[in-house]
Amino acid sequence: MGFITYEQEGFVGVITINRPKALNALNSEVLKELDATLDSIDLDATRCLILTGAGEKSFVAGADIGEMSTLTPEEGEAFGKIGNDVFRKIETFPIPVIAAVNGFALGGGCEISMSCDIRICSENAVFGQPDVGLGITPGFGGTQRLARLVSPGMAKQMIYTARNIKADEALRIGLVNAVYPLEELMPAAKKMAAGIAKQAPIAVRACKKAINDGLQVDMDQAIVIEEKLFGSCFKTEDQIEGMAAFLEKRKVEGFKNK
Ligand code: CO8
Repeated sequence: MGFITYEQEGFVGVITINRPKALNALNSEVLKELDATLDSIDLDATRCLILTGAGEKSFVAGADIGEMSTLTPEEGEAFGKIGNDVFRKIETFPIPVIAAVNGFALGGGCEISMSCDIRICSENAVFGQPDVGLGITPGFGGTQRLARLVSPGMAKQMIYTARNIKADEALRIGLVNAVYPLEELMPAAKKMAAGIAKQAPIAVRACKKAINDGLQVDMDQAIVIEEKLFGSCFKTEDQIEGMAAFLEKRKVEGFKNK
């Protein structure tokens, strides 16, 4: 892997997009490696992922403009699909993914962060969808996920005007959950990931699926999705241990993902 590094720290996996000379811009090779990295993750040994960018300046400065500049409409659509397939893999990945946004998150960078479950960022982070200034629409899910994450009006303003926003504004509009000084970003992401990893993994995965799937349907169907996933937790070893620990007034003896 030339552009992606993966480190396993206990139950937490850290994926770093590592192409600092181009501010971690996403070309086909980066997307291919990211896809292969996700496929290689051991879901028995990993309970939460952190996605970040190498260096102190940029998370991901977008899709690679050089690579896109000569595409035909058909090739553009195909490139969009490559990104969309990988981002959808992140969005539907069985375990939670935290985006630790350490600088520029523009175009495809903002879009990949939005495919993660949770976004936190550093004070120097800049979010935006500059796509229309390049003569294209957002192409890795930006028109869809930004409008769902913040208000449709704010998403439209950001996308139509191509105006970048700083970390404090991203916090105000709900695009990120928290802002940290740069040096505190990864420790905060790891602390959050550890907090997730110590919960019952089957239940956490069921929560992700219930929230994601439920948001796509009406409330009558959504509540049934929850009922089924709720039911699926019973008689797991972790449910039995979690409830026994409460009733016996003791701490859980480590969830087993069983
Ligand atoms: N693509 C390719 N190279 C890039 C990109 C990018 N998105 N961003 C930065 N780089 C490269 C620069 O070309 C430069 O390379 P070099 O040193 O060889 O000249 C290097 O990174 C450093 O960049 P700068 O010198 O520009 O650094 P600055 O600090 O002056 O500026 C910025 C930083 C503001 C982030 C600036 O680099 C910038 O504006 N970058 C482009 C941001 C952008 O417009 N991103 C959106 C791209 S479009 C997109 O993502 C669409 C996604 C959907 C695609 C769907 C496909 C069909």
